[in-house]
Amino acid sequence: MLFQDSVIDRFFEGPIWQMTYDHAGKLVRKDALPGLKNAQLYTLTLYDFDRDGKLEFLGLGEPNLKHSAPLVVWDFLGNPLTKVDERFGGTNNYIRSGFTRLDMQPPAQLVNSRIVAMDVDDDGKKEVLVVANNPLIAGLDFVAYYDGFVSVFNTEGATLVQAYKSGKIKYCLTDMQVQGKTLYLAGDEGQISNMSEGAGRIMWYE
Ligand SMILES: [Ca+2]
Ligand SMILES: [Ca+2]
Repeated sequence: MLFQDSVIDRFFEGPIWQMTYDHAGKLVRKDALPGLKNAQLYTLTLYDFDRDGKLEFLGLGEPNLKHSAPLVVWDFLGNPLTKVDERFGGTNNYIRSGFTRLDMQPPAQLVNSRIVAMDVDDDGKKEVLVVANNPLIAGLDFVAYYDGFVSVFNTEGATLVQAYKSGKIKYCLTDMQVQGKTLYLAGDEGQISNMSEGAGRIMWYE
């Protein structure tokens, strides 16, 4: 389990901690993970992507102005190992708060979809799945996502190479989870009128 501090107006600040249970069964911080610079906490997943027996962290890195971000792999000490420098993530699932410049909206605190590992093609080896959403509107301080797709990566050596890409899915994809051979995708409709109403769908693929 991982933990990261939040302060007033800022989510996900400072070091990321490994959590554990103490002898009284209380959840406590264990060790701060070194590194993992600019990692988006909520996207992180542990997976031995290069099959060397050691787990790595896979997650989205620092978002750009339009909220999308690269896919980054860190080792367990937080050192970046490889990076896919494309535009992943981007989400309508965010809260605006924090330091606000004149005439601007507060910055978006993003909760992007997590990364998952799943054997999509049934060859016995897992692939890495990443969500990418397409913006409908992208202004300087406003982005709304309208549809998205799932990108599937294979490991080649110590790098990730795109193997497949899903078709366009007409929702902003906000999260995904794997249960056995089923991939569950959560999405919301990127219409401005319902952005604050929490309208959403859950879809699944087998
Ligand atoms: Ca590994
Ligand atoms: Ca596979």
